[in-house]
Amino acid sequence: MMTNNRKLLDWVKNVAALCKPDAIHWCDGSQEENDRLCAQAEAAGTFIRLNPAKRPNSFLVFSDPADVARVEDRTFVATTDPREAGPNNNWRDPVELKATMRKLYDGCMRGRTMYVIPFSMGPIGSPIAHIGVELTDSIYVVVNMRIMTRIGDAVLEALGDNGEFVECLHSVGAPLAPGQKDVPWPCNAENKYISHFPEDPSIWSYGSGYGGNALLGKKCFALRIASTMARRQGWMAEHMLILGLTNPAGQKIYVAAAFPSACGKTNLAMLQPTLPGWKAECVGDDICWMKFDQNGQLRAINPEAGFFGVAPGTSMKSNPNAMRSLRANCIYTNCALTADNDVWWEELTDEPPAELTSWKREKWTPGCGQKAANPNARYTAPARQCPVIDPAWEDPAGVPIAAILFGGRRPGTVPLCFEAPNWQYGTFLGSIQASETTAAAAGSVGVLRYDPMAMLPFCGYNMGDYFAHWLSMPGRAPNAQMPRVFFVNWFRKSADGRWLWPGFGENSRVLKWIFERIEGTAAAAETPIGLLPAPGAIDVAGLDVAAEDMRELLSVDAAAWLKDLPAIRAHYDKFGDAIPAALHKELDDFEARLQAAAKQADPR
Ligand code: GTP
Ligand code: SPV
Ligand code: MN
Repeated sequence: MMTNNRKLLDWVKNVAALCKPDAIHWCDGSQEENDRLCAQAEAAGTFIRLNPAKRPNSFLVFSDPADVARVEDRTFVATTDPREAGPNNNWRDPVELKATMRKLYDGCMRGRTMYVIPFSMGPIGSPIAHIGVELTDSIYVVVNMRIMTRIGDAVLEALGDNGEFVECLHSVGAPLAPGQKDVPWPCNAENKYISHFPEDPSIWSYGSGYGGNALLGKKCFALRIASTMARRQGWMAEHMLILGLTNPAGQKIYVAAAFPSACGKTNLAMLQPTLPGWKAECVGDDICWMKFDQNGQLRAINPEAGFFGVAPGTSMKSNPNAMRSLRANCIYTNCALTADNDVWWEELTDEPPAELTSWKREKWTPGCGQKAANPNARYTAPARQCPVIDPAWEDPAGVPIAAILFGGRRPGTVPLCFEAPNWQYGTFLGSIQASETTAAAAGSVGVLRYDPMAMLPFCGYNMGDYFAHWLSMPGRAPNAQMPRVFFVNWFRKSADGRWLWPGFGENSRVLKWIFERIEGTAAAAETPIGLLPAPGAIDVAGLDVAAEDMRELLSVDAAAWLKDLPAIRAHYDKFGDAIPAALHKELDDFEARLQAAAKQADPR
């Protein structure tokens, strides 16, 4: 199908004139097209076809060892006024950045094909969905976008002659001279730019072929650009999973949860409850777009159509529903390869295979001291293959959200779960959310950093204004019904470094408490930080956790929280007067309550 959309045709023509590809291919999104591209990437040595008897229609890709994760220090937000981007973003002047990048783009697709990928974030035609078009010179990007979003002719049709779309330009930045042999994973180590121009809106990505740097529908569009659209238009674009939770009586609620990268969203989104009679179903595992309906109910869609999930740690024990989603039609990135052309990663099986090809293409044997899979190795899987995909996951109207959870990796201080008594305090808790860094982004791992609402790397504008946007939500619709807000921490450790909480399926015990709080049947106790489960309110029947561990998981140590206060204030100070006064007031009250509690515990 051809389009008559003038804006799109002109843009494709202009980009082609700049990047000078050998050919242009408009993606129709068909299976036939997909198979042809995969075969082409296989012939080029980029894709390894996995054993069809074990993993039909699936491929493994090894990236360049220097291109394995999001690059936050090469991610830019370009706005006329730097205050707009805020201290949470690397700001650039849009005119200067475009001039710099145009020089890089000039001739960057020589020797390659430029693919035109029309894509919809969200069910095509949903009032909550939005359209983008990605231009890329990477087959890896095309076949991943086909799994992660809805692409092709149906999207062009929905776009129509005058429809709006977000321009997403991507190049690996590795032109080929005539006759030059390509490498398996072309990229440009010296020049990486992941640039956002919210005023256009457009995305210009250069030099990386990996994940969130290159699949531009995901973090670039669905979070950074969408967050600026959401602010303007009165909705929310969040780094949240969405799950449906049904109690033994058959009543159902939907919950969204914001945990930072590699902190458990995919696992919670697909959890298999250990509590008898409880059912959990997955709407999405990474991104949540929420808009009010006519009754003031906040409704959410998953703008994606696939999972780009962390492979290491995923197993039949930890996440059987993810494993079952991987039976066919998947792309694996930086996993290890077995002797019989299957994939492997750390903790997939109790015993590693005797011999592997590591993600670095090297021979690997157990005990060699290296990881077989990269810690940020990922699978790309169609969401429809998830055995617990929610029946409403593609409902254009979205699902009603009853609760929002915040959380992260906190070895100390933060209890297993607690509740905010109101939306404003919930927003405050989100604003002081912190977590240890993970391998999902390049840089150090295990360092505690403030990551408000798990959006620090993804909020496309000043985070202080983002907090104000959260506070403004109840006033954005007549009869607005805001979700209840909770805080959870699956990652609490004992003094000797062991997990205090078993996590995974056992997290259903915390979900049950949350469900019953909303229903009005579970007890909670007021503490200086919020409402904690009353003794006995968490169902521990059949749970193998020592009573003293449970007590530690559900205690509030005012002195420990007070130790964090200077860091929290420094975190707020970074944003200066952009922090809403209401949150400063919440912080002052929070500190006063903690001081009173600390004094009571230790009156000296
Ligand atoms: P992104 O895709 O990067 O946004 O990550 P995510 O938030 O979806 O994280 P994911 O669910 O993939 O989990 C990342 C890592 O955390 C995996 O190694 C998991 O095994 C581990 N993990 C997830 N849930 C739990 C839990 O409840 N307890 C513990 N101890 N580890 C968990
Ligand atoms: C994350 O880092 O939060 C991810 C993976 O979900 S990526 O798509 O690379 O951003
Ligand atoms: Mn994520």
